Amino acid sequence: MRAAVALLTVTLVVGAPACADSATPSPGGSTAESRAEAPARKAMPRLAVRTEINGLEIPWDVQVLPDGHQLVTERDRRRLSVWDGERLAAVDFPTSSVWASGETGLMSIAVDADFADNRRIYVCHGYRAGGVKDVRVVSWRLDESPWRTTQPRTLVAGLPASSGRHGGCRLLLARDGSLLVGTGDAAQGTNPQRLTSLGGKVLRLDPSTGKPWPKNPWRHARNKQKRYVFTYGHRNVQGLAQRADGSLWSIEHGSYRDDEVNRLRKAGNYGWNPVPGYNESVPMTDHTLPGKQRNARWRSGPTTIATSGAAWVEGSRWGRLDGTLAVAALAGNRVVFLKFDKRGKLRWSRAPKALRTHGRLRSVTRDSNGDLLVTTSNGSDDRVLRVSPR
Ligand SMILES: [Ca+2]
Ligand SMILES: [Ca+2]
Repeated sequence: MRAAVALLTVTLVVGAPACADSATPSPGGSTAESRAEAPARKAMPRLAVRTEINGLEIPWDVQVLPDGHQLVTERDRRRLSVWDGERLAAVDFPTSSVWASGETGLMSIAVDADFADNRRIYVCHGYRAGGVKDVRVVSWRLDESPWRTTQPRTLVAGLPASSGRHGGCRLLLARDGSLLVGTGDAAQGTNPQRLTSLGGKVLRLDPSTGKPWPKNPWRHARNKQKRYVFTYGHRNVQGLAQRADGSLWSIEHGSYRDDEVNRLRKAGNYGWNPVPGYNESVPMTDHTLPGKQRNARWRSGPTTIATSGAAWVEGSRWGRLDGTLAVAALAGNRVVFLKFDKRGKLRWSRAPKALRTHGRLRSVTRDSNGDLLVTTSNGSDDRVLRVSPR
């Protein structure tokens, strides 16, 4: 297994941006870069970008175990691996049960909050067997020496799958213990507004039982699928992140316009309704639909960048980027840091040059020390990058 860790350090000084948001005084120079003449606002940090893992192929997600090991999925290879800081070891995992096609394959991972005790992980993947083809979320026990998964349990199945297009799936364990699942519309026009379809939704469930979360808006519905729905009217949810204040956010791919970052509200309709057929000329948020549709908190405008995974940046060493949402972009070949105020209103955005030279970027995960782990998605020699403020 390739163990070489290429050290690639790219630095960039981003000048103090001219923007109107209120400045917070720096708490006595938390970074080494603070200067005597520094203004009374936090400094924009220089970023160090280092290759943590290389030799991957379309790594969809990376998550960190309590002991620091990293779990990585590769979408098309359908491979689950563990990185110990030096070596990548394949996990014995039933790859044959994973269906990979187009945008579907082995995708998101979540690590149980009590992993140290129960060794439980959650994986979302395409599935095809015995005439069934769908996307599903399965929990596993992850055993070590040798690395292998045991005790599979399907938590929720039947997320729609067509060719694999818009067959993504993002997992997030929220701090209240629920498991959120962001789904694509499978390029089927009626899915997003139909509450009995699991496509074009954010679902919420109990990860220990697979049952709908007891606080879900339609928890008493006769239809079982509908009981899982937390929000609807999404096109292709590729990212989920929870802010320090507890608020939940999704990131999704726009059509020919308007990638979106949405703040999720229980039972919210985010306005995607591409009918008849699969009519992508409709707006990403169509207010002419019955009832209330929720506007995006950020949108790309006419030029999409294929926003994907995201994580909230936390820690004073990030300076001015502390508290921003770091969003990876595939077509945009960048990470965009979005600053929202407490009410969720966008104040400014930055796309540092240090993260614009690695090709397509898919996922952003916050490591326990506050660093960001970012996966590339170029098709060969893909990497997990470690991003730190300097
Ligand atoms: Ca929308
Ligand atoms: Ca309306």
